[in-house]
Amino acid sequence: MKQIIVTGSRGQIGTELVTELCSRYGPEKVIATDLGTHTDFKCEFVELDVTDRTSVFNIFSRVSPGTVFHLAGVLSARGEEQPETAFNVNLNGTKNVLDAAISSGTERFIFPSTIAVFGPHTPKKNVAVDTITRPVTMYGITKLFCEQLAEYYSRKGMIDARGIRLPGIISHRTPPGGGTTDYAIDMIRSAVARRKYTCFLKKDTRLPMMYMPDAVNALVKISEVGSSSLLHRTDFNVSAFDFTPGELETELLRHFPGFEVTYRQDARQAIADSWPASVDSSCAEHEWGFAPQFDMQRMVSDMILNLRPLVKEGRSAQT
Ligand code: AKB
Repeated sequence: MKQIIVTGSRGQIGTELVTELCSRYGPEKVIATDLGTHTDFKCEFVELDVTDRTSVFNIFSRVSPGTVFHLAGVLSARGEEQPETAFNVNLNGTKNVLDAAISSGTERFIFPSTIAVFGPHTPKKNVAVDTITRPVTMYGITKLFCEQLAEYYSRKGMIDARGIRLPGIISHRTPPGGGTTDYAIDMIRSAVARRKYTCFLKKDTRLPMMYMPDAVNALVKISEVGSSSLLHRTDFNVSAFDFTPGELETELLRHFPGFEVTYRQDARQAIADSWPASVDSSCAEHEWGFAPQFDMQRMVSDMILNLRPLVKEGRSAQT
């Protein structure tokens, strides 16, 4: 088996995906890359800025990987604050990684897209894969373009590209940064730390979500499945459940009676309002067996179980 390169490996999903890939295939098979230097990974780590085309080409020609998981990206809220950076990282960075992967003969390009590819003209509920995609955020626009670019190269037979449109991903290990769905993690962390929480979205804003173990499994699964079963390529909707901040508050109150949430919306509300409330994951289920294990209640219980020791140790549960 050839080696695997992971970009954006120090991010929320990257840290957990690298750990899973190391335990499945062995640390010698995984090269984690990202900005910065320090990691606890068992595998080799290479400092890499995906916008630096020469460095991206250098690592791909040295490693000649079989698969790349391209996770480096700027999320929705940060993308609206820094649209130039989002454009550069999400679009130019992805083009660099795709070009370097193709020129080094990489077989598979695995890519997390997002529900942000949808926009206000998309139907709200149980949204199909092949529906209106007219995003209104820089994050959504760049991700949609990259879905289509990767699919274009795939159709031309230059690389086997696969992508999943992730919803909000909830996890306890590495905090997310700059997303709109981050409120859910912040709210759970606040409840566990017995702090009040001020939510930046309205109480009734419904968004699709998924727990990290299901997201990691989905990425690994889509990277392993044979091509013959795939009718779609880079645009699979995947989601495990959906909820509103109000519903999450109610669930947390069952564990922490007295937990207090106030609602004060900010600019992120407009981003959330442009996204679907729920998506239809049936293409992913039928074409490659997507089958999430965690519902909302199990996710909340597992988050609490994992966050409690951090609070007891006195480590801040703040993101
Ligand atoms: C974000 O909130 O920006 C991300 C996403 C839904 O893609 N979590």
